[in-house]
Amino acid sequence: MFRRINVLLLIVLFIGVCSTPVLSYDNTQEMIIDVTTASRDEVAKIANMGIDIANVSKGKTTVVVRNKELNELKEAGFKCEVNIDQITSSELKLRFAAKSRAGDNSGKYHSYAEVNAELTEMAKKYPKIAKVQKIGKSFEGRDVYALRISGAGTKKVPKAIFMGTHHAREWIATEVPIYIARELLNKYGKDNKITELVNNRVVFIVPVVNPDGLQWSQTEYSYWRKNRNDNGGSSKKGVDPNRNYGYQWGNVGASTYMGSDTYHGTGPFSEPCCLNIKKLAEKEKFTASLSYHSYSQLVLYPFGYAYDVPNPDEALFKRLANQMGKLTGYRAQNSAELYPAMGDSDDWLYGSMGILSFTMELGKRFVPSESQIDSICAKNVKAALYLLDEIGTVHASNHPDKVSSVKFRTARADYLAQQAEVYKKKNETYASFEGVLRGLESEKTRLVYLLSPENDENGKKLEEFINLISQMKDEKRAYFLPVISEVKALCLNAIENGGDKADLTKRVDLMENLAK
Ligand code: 0X9
Ligand code: ZN
Repeated sequence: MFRRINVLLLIVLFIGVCSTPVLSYDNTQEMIIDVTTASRDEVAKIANMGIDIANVSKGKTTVVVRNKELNELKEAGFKCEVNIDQITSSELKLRFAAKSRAGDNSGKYHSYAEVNAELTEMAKKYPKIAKVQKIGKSFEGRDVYALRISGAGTKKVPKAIFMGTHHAREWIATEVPIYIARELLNKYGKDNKITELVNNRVVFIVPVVNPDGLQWSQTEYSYWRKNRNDNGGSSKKGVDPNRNYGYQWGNVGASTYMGSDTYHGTGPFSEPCCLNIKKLAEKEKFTASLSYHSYSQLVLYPFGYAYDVPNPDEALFKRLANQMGKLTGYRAQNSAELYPAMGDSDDWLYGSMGILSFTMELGKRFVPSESQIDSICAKNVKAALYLLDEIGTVHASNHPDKVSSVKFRTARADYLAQQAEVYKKKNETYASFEGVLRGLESEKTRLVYLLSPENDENGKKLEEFINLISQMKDEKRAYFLPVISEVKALCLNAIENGGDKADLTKRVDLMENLAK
């Protein structure tokens, strides 16, 4: 106890001498706290308070909080202790002490500008297999880049995406995707396995999903987690990008409060940095994804939005996660078992896009010491290569290339219809409700397109669709009846324009029978 007080005294003195505000416990600075937790429900309760959880271990949950949240935890009856180990670590002093220095404070770690320069350099050095692509802009207008690596030419091959730094202060999460790119490029034509992988896959590397946040963390305030959305001019900046994806977006393990580190934004995909990934995923139809974060040495797989959600591909997820766990020395685990949180990237990538999505929680610190960068990256490169190899033969059961487009689109629309019902019942005014309805409309439009007589030559798709929706309950089916009316109108129109009357009338009859 006395030792602890002494250490705290030293910290306070250190603050005084250096005049660095990082360790002063006022409500603008964050601190790392160990909270005693006895069950997974207690961990979930903390996540539900909108508190940013850094690590969960047996009996102890490590959180990053400001004074206000620390008091809330104490009021809720939790036992809280300052995490001495992290706060006195010289690495943290070094990394998290600087505020507003000229230039960045990234040391060996890549800054946003350095990432872009390296991607450009790689594409220049390996023009046949690497290209830089702009995938969109951030809230503050920074370009977000991907490096596309492939030697497959026009061959249709499985695709994967490796993403870094959704969270600003997790600098190591930028390094791993860069190392993966280096490995694939430098060993191409030299190492048989890598040559084979590059020739038979398309790999997208996005080292920095959240450039505004990274820049802020490296130049202004190292503990910054979120993006830099100005939240409509509020003094409380930022949205948590890993709470903003549109599958089961909501407030479990995420916060409605702008000032929270897990603020989920005004609606699903309100954040440009998440929309960039959404658009890319919709275009490329990846088979697998890895999203890098720090810290905790974990391999996580979906679903993460609630406990015990059935996952039809669980056995496959477990097998892949366990093997990646072996290669990295990390523990494989279901995301919700860490703590339930809605709106993370993996839930959307798998739930909506049929991607085998994983999150790697790298290392034992947000910013591990520079001497650890190489070894963390090396073992994670092994896991990434393993996943790339595996997707030559495996895929999620809901991958759009593997299920009929009618089935996939109907399932998407069905899911959105369910969400719409939930929002309606809750009487929510979330912008998300509108987002869900817009999504639903766009799925319906795609279905009408697929089922129109000119795109459904023998009427088989229409039959499949009718089969699917006739198994639904009435209220659910109601969402699809406008699709039926539109397709019926298209058929009648086709009859008038001299189309095959017998065939088209058969379709119209089928649709009329359903409506009865
Ligand atoms: O909370 C997160 O976004 C991730 N951890 S981090 O410390 N890097 O912030 C983990 C997300 C895992 N997903 C769910 N639990 N849903
Ligand atoms: Zn993170």
